[in-house]
Amino acid sequence: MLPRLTLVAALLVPCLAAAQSFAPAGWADELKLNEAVDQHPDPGIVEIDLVAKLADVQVDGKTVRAWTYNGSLPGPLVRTRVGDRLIVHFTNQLDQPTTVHWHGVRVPIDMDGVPDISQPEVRKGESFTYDFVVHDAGLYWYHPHVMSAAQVGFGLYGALLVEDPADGVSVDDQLTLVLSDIGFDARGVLEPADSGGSAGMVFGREGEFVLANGRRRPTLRARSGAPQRWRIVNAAKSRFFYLDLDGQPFTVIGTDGGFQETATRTDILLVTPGERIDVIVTPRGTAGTPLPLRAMLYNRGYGSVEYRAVEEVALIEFSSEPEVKAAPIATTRAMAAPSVVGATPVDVVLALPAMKNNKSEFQVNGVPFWKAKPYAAKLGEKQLWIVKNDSDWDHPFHLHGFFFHVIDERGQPVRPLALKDTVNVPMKSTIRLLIDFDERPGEWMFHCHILDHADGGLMGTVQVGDAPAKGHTHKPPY
Ligand SMILES: [Cu+2]
Repeated sequence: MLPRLTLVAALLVPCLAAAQSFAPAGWADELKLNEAVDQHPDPGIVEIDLVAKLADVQVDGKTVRAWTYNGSLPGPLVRTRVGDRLIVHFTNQLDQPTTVHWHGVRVPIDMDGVPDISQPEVRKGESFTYDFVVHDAGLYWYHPHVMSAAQVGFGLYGALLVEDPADGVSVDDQLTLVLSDIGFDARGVLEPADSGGSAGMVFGREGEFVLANGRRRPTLRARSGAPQRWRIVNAAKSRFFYLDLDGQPFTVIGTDGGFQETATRTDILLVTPGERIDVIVTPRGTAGTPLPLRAMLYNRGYGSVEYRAVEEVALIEFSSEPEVKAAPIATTRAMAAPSVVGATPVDVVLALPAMKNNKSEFQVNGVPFWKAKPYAAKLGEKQLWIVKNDSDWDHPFHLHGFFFHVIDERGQPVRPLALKDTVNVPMKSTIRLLIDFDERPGEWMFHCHILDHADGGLMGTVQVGDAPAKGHTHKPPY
């Protein structure tokens, strides 16, 4: 049994009216995700099959042989309710070994999907059953942890939604948005995962085609003024999504680990790789004048804005019905202010030393992953990680298995409070994270979620509890 989160007293105060659907019929048909089929009769158990295999998918009018879960891009949406047991019968039909990592979910270590550390690789033709309880409402996602940049970049990712039917958000028009990108040539052949060599690794390779639920520039229909709830995951291997709705505001109600302390409004929304955002949007406009959802340029380091263009992610078309006058939506979550008193400080320095032998490698505290020793934490220990990014590229920092609070960035307190498992550490800056290592022993990964950076050395592990760390056999990719 998983200990309850000690950082928060979860108490939700809904301030909402009854739910009502306003969206025109078929409003989200172009953004429909395949859904995993629950084969278990018990309402508290979701049991599904998941198969990794090559499949032909249509992207931008072209047939692309992608790497998929169950033949679709993205993989199927796995729908659960908080407290459910999820059983996943996974089979690998790829020519390469793989695993499934459940990003953000507080699983036991043997369900974490990291080869050599939490389970053996699942080789071609083999199967593995994942079986765990989803304790925390929120949007999560799943992807491989073997050659992650390649396998995720080729299409292996999907969303895991953990719904709380009593969350009090009375917006009927809800959408799960899996944002990603993919690269392929004129024949529909996937761009090689090692294109550009060591420099490509440092830049973080982005696919040319931006996708929303596997589609390029899909259309969404809306009635002006009616609220929609979008639960967004950035499943791209490197691309940051900096979302703009022609200046119309987003109301952010939650992030990685469910609701944040209070709702916030923003005109532009940054979602870095691995992160999730739960937002209310109230698009306003008139029939015949579509409203674009754009990915703006975001400077995450050299090569990320030069010679690059703003992308249209989706288009919102309005019905001709009169504008809805809906009350603004706000949520709150009571969270005890995190205290750093008694927390063990841990320095984590991210760096990119000058090239050696024409090769670059990222380092954490002076070593790339293949030379790293695990950090250590006692069961139940509170640690304050001081993550200093000495490099000229941003790094979305992800810790497996545990949520953390971001205490401050460049010395400025970060509010509202939120449970995070992935947070961007901007270039040349420091953030401090407070982590409560609960009673789940094991060797847990942390890494940059620009997956090229992770494969290029920016990974490490923390051994929680006394069991000896198993070590790993990760090799430099070049
Ligand atoms: Cu990085």
